[in-house]
Amino acid sequence: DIKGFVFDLDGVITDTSTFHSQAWHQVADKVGVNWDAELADALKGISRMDSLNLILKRDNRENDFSDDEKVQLATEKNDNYLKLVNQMTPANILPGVEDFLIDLSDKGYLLSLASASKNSPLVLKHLGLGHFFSKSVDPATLKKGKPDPEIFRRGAELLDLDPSQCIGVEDAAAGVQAINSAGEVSIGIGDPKVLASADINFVDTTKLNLGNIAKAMG
Ligand code: B16
Ligand code: MG
Repeated sequence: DIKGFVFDLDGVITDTSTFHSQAWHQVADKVGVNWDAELADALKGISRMDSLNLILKRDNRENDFSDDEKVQLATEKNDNYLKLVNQMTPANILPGVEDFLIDLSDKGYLLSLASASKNSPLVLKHLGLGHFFSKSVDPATLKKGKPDPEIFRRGAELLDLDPSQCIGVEDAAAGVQAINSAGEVSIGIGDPKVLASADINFVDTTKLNLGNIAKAMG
């Protein structure tokens, strides 16, 4: 029986994935790496430093920068990102998500957050959703990022549940992979081609509700 839900943040609860992309795009332009939608997709769910390395690798530039310079570039991206985050309001909650969270907590499901983002507490605060996620995995304590299952296993642990009792919700291919390897039921939000390994797929958050999940699980 499903007793808990482990949520990704960026791209599931809110549309910060476009903010992450904008912020990285500026850094990519600065170092002269080509930017395209495919690269933007590949960065979803990937930690800050791993994202930078992926961007530099694109044009075989990963050895052109010292560790200090890389930290500086990542800090610059985060400054760009925070400017966008600080303009966020509850209007940035993706459609249907708040109703879904209310329904889940009314029905007694346990909730936790499995976001790779160190900025997730700030984002949740701007959205006014902090109270739903008193349990959230601290990404700074992870040995490995998504697609490693660690973050989703920890999300279940925080709820005192076995992964098999949890549904994980993700927008990124790396995240869906992490949920599957953790042994949870995976819901992928977005393009079914990108999220082909998800147990359940919804094209967007308007379809994310208990009725549709029950139907999909048969
Ligand atoms: P930060 P999620 C991820 O969050 C984003 O999808 C990814 O693009 C970002 O690089 C990562 O968080 C780290 O974020 O730089 O704020 O620590 O999708 O796992 O909620
Ligand atoms: Mg995400």
